[in-house]
Amino acid sequence: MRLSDRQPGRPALAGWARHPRTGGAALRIDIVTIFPEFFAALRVSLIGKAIARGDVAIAVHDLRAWAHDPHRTVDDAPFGGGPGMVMKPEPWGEALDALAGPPAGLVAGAPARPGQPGAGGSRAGRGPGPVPGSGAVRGSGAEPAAAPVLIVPTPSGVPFTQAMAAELAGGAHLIVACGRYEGIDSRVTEYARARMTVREVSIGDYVLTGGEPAALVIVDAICRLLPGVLGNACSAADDSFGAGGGPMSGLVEGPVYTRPRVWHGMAVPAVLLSGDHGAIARWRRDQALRRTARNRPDLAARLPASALDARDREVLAAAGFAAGGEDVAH
Ligand code: JCH
Repeated sequence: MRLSDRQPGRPALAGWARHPRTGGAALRIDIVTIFPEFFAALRVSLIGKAIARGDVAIAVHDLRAWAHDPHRTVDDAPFGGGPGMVMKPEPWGEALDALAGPPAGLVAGAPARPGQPGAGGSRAGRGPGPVPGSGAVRGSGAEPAAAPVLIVPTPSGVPFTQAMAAELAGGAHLIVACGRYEGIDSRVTEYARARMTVREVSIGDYVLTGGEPAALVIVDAICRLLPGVLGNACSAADDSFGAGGGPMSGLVEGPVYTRPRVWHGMAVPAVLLSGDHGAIARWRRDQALRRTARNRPDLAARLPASALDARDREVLAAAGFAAGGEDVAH
């Protein structure tokens, strides 16, 4: 299923094959899962609007489209014994072949799908050949396709970070492989590594029922960094964890307020109403430092001394970080 296929009356929601300005979205994301309906959430809010504008093209594919036995089996018992089941490699291998396409230089032409004008040639070189999992059709292959990046959520992966989100947002084609059961036969990533970059990532130290919720998190974090997705272009640079090294980099955000000025007897801090932009910036930094020290001592301990002024040190000291700065032993 392409997300766009769910709203046939709204061609603006069309996916990667149809974007009129660029001939295709800046970023194409293929998600492979046995629960395609899990990804309906991507049609909502900012990511849904980005899809509608054609800033990103997201196609969700049912892994069972590449399982050919009568029961469309995708799992089997683990070698070596133990509880649960493991995802069989064969459907995954076929899915990756279909989505990543043949090696560069061997890309075959693909006809437009009936009823989807422009689907066949508007995005040459962006991706693979016909995709049985979704019915989507890709470009003519006039240019060699860049190797995609395969993202595999797993509790044993490297931590997924804002810096990784920013790096992946700069790519052209991502494939997200959502496992279930006890995971995917390990030979699948080995197979994939021969033809594409593979990133096995964990979104945190807790165990999910499968890769789908992690994939939603990862796709959301990546797509919000695409040009035009945030209303305010500065918002992403201003974030906690901002990879851009902005003034608040390495700190979590402090508290935020809006109207009314007094609510249930609680007043908004007066400095925010003062119009003194310097004082407001300093207050916000103080709050961010305090909250980072309290909630994220791991981040506070890594603040580079060179990024801290005298006032920063005072605030951190009051919050229990005597000297602050990563070059100071704790
Ligand atoms: C996943 C599972 C291995 C349970 C199956 C596929 C990612 N950060 C993060 N937490 N959990 C995941 C994740 C991602 C993909 C899959 N499961 C369930 C897998 C287990 O070994 C202990 C347990 C979980």
